[in-house]
Amino acid sequence: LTSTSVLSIDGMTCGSCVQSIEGTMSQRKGVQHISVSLAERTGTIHYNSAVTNSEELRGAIEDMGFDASILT
Ligand code: 9UX
Repeated sequence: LTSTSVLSIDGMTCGSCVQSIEGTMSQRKGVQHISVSLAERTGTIHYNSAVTNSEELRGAIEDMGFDASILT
């Protein structure tokens, strides 16, 4: 049931952005692990595909004020 999605995340300008996204997203239902790279401007998310999906996760990052798009 575990899926992996890589999102492009624009608008992160400091390490606290990374911590904020990782902290908030890791508490969402279905999210098993998330790793955000400031340098690469990406987030890699492992999630339970029975509970959530990449579009919903993308929208949650958008709601935090970042521009996010699904890469894979
Ligand atoms: Mo750093 Mo990110 O001051 O929204 S936390 S830019």
